Amino acid sequence: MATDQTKTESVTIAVMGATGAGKSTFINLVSNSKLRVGYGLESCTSEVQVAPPFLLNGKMVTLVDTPGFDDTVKTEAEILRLIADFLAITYEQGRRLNGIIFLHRISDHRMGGVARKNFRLFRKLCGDDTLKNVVIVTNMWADVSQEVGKSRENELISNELFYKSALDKGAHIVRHDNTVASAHQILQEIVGFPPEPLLIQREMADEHKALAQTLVGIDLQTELQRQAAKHREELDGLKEEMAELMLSKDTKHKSELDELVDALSEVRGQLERVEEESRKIREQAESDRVAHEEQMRKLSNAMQTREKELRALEEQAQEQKTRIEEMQVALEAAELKARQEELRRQRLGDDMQASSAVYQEEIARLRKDFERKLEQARADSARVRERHVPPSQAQQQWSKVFAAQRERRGVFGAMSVMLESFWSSGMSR
Ligand SMILES: Nc1nc2c(ncn2[C@@H]2O[C@H](COP(=O)(O)OP(=O)(O)OP(=O)(O)O)[C@@H](O)[C@H]2O)c(=O)[nH]1
Ligand SMILES: [Mg+2]
Repeated sequence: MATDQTKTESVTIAVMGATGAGKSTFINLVSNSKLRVGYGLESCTSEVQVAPPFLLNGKMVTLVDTPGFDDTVKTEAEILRLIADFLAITYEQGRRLNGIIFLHRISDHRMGGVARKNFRLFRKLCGDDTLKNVVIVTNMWADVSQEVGKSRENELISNELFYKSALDKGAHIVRHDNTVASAHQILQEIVGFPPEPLLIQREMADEHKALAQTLVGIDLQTELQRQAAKHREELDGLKEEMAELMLSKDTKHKSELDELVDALSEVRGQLERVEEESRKIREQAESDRVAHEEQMRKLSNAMQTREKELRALEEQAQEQKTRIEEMQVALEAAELKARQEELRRQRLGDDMQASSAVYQEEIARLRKDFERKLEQARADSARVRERHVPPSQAQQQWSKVFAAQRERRGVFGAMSVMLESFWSSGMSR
């Protein structure tokens, strides 16, 4: 089992940027996930999405895909609500962001009002203290010449209207060439960042502020109020013009009047939308908030479940590895023992061969000695028979030899008994 010390560290990185900046593409590239990528003009990702975690540098990395503030369907207020709620709830559940990637297409000809507003909202969401964990990633380099790309990059870095002030306060800027290697390089830097709460997380989770009271919420409301005031002014102007035309009763102004009516209804529509958005941020209907929080909580729980699954798989793999290692050790020990046993047998065999040669030699020597003495005994016996003389000294000696040999066990003892009887019979004849 993996212990707490060996537990893989979790790293969470949010990917933000304008709609169509390539956020989902970047995440798919590194996490091998299949988040939907947009190919049309409409925004694609309109919810916060969590990619399946993957391992990088021994850390479990989870990337969070977000919709752009300039979504083609949802309003800025709705997008802000989605992102803010997700960040606040995950923060409450103890998950910290290690870094935030802000994607920027280097192929964009202009960094116009929408792009600038996007980044302004992003900065107010993060707060200045977290800028050191922000990495501005420029992509789509293949769509421009190096020269043009480089000059745009310089402008982005050095112009106060664009990224200069964020970079001065600790944000980083890097290039991405749409390869896995370059995405890994970017992430490898971020996984080393110590996690830092974003301003919106501190405001909503720690200080229990409503979104409308947060810095980014206030900014958005101010912006909406400015837009509403502008629309109201336009509306007043149009109304005045209309009144004048209607007073003139001149029929040749009929088409102008029609155009004015159209313009009036369009501006009125815009004003209503802006006011509705503004009202939503202010009111933050309780039922909406509860439903929304529930949705975000589910998302956050899904994140934890996926992480647990990965961790369990990792632990299983670790256990199997340990088991295999133990088996290998046992196998090596058994092999060593078998080799030692083989060696011992070989040595024993050599010893036995050596002692058997010694025995053979001894037997041959004894046999030779015996045959010599037997020969001599026969000769003595013949001599005795011829002369009828009492047993010679040799015969007496032989009797002693036989007596000694009788004491010996095994083949020599038996042979001695036989020879003595043979000898005695020879003597008595
Ligand atoms: N040339 C090039 N095209 C890219 C790159 N990254 C993304 N794209 C293309 O840009 C388009 C938009 O990509 P997405 O990944 O859907 O962008 P997104 O930021 O997730 O967009 P939303 O979900 O709408 O916010 C797709 O057609 C991608 O194929 C890149 O690095 N180079
Ligand atoms: Mg997307």
